[in-house]
This record gives sequence, C-alpha cells and structure tokens, in this order.
Amino acid sequence: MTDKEKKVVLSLVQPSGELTIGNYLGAIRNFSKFQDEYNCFFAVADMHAITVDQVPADLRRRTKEVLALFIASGIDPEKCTLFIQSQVPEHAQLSWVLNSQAHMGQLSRMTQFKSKSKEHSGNINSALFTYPVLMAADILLYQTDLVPVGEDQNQHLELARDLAQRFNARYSETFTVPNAFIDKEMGKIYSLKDPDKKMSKSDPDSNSYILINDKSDVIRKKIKRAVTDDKNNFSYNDEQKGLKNLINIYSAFSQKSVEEIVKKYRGENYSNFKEDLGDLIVEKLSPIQEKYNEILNDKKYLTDIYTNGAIKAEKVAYKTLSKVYKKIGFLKREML
Ligand code: ATP
Ligand code: LTN
Repeated sequence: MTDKEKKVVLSLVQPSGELTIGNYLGAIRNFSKFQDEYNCFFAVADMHAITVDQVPADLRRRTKEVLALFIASGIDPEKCTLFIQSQVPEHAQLSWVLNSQAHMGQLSRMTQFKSKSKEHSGNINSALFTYPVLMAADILLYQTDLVPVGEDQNQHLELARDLAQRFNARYSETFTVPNAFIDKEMGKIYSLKDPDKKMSKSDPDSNSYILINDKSDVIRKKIKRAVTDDKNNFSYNDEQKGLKNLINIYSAFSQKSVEEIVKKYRGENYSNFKEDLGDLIVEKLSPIQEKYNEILNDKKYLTDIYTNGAIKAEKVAYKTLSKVYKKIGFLKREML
C-alpha cells in the first residue's frame, strides 16, 4: 500500500519538561505500533509549550530530547514523518483561520484551560486559551484519521472534530473528521506519592515520578519509597490505589497480566515486589536510555531527521492550507 492509500495517524508531544514513564507508557511507546499499517506523523509541539513560561535554552534541549525518545522507543524515521511543529509554518496559518471558526463558549469550557490557568495564574495568556485550536490545526492539516492520545485530550479532540465538520458544512468537504484513539490498556499512570493524581512531569515533588532518563539507583529508590498501604495484603483493587498503580507499571513493563503478577506475589510483603519492580524498570529502560543518549550525541543525525521531516510534512500541510485559503476567499499568491 502506498502512503496515499493508508489511513493517517498523528500525535504530538509537548517538550514542556523531562519526560516520565507516564508519557512513555501512556503515549510514546504505543506510537510505533501504527507505523507499519498507517501513514504516521509524529511531532514535537514546541508551539504549544510556549503557552506557559519556558526558558529558551531548555525548550531547545527538550525539543531534541522528545525527538530522540520517539526514535529510541521504536519509531522509525524511515517509516514515519518526524518533525518539529514550529518548522512547518502551516500550523500557525491554519490555526488563525480556525480561530475565526471556533467559539469562545466552547473554548472556555476546556478543562485543561481551567486547570492550567489556575496553575499559571500569573500568566494567563491568550494562547493558553486558543491552545486547542492550534491542536485542531495540527490534526486537520494532515487529513488525520486517528489520533492516539491519553484520555485527558479527549475534549480537545472533540473540538477538532467540531471545527472540521463546521468548516466542511460551510465551505464544502475539506477536512477528514478525526477520531481519538484512546487505548484503555495504556491506562493512566499515577503519582508514586499520591495515587489519586496522574504522574506528571510538572509535579514539584520529584519522588512522585520516574523520568525516562533517571539513573538506576534513583529509579530503585523512588519505587522503594512509593506510597502503598499498611494492609499487608498483596491484591489489585481500588482500596489499595498505590499498590494497584505499581502493579499496573509492572504489568506494562513486563507484558504480564495483572492476575499473573498478583499470583506471583500473593502472601509476600510488598518490599520483595518493589525490589523486583525497580529491577524490571531499570532493565527495560536501560536499552532505551542507551539509544536515547546515543541519538542525542549525534547532532547531525537528529538534525537530518527533523529537517527532512519538516519538508515531508510541509508538502502535505501546504496542500490542505492552500485549499482552505482558496475556499475562504484569500487570493492566491503569484510567484514572480
Ligand atoms: P504535564 O504532565 O506537564 O501536565 P503531560 O505530560 O500531560 O504534561 P504531554 O507532554 O503533552 O502532557 O503528554 C504527552 C502524552 O502523554 C499525552 O498523550 C498524555 O495523555 C500522555 N500522558 C501524560 N502523562 C501520563 C500519565 N501519567 N499516564 C498516561 N499517559 C500520560
Ligand atoms: N495537547 C497535547 C499535545 C498535542 C497533540 C496535538 C496531541 C498538541 N497537538 C495534536 C495529538 C494531536 C497534549 O498535551 N498531550
């Protein structure tokens, strides 16, 4: 099948902090599953990242880190288009057009906007508000069929669908209406310190998360200190959320079922399980870390990938944007 006949999968990850095993297990690890059967676009959402304050040097470094992690996690740059959002200007251009179609009411109901404006109360800028419109532009530019994301992004996906349908109805068929791909199995990884909260790279307590690039002894220590309970009962249920989360992490890294894990550790104290879990994470992350560091050290390799990626992405994006500009009444720019 040629790329043209394949369905399109697209997802972006923000370079807004050091990546955690939540990002890896919940999103990035699963991207590579699509690359043989779909025409895949994966990108770093650096334009989304500036909706909250960023230190320029950190933003540059993290942008490369996300790309390196994509590749270290099995995404093949030969099979997929890997690029950086700000290097394809059509994202900003389509976003402006879609802003003229998006309603203030719908945007003000976005839960991420509400939570981020509380978190960053000193900097509630208008890009934080129109963030989901830029995300819709990311998706619609590539005529995307499927968008693999965590559950937290569902409401944004709904906006992208609404904007596509509204535009198609008003100006004739232009955009593919995308669907979210939320794999229930990916689940959500919770904080090691508070199992009611999602594991988040922006959590001020560094013991609450494991970073992809944490050293072996740090990983083991964080797992040892993870919150469980004093029931001394190794089982998988909602009353023992801390333990449940650790079992989920074990299951995700080992590909073993929850039942198997519970059977193996039933009757033992939690510390044996925690020790094994620490070892397991170290074992599974170390080849990824090795590859990741190798890629980051090869500047030319990475630059070539995102430069070629932007060229490939722009070809598709330009085609969609040209159609949109024509339909809404912008004059074609003549080349001299
Ligand atoms: P922050 O933690 O700073 O709020 P984030 O990690 O949620 O940010 P992104 O970097 O854009 O935001 O997330 C990238 C992807 O990782 C998204 O698809 C998101 O759903 C997924 N993801 C993030 N954290 C988790 C988690 N704890 N468990 C599962 N998936 C997650
Ligand atoms: N908002 C997303 C990141 C993101 C995205 C996208 C995901 C930006 N543009 C397009 C899928 C498709 C997040 O915070 N996880």
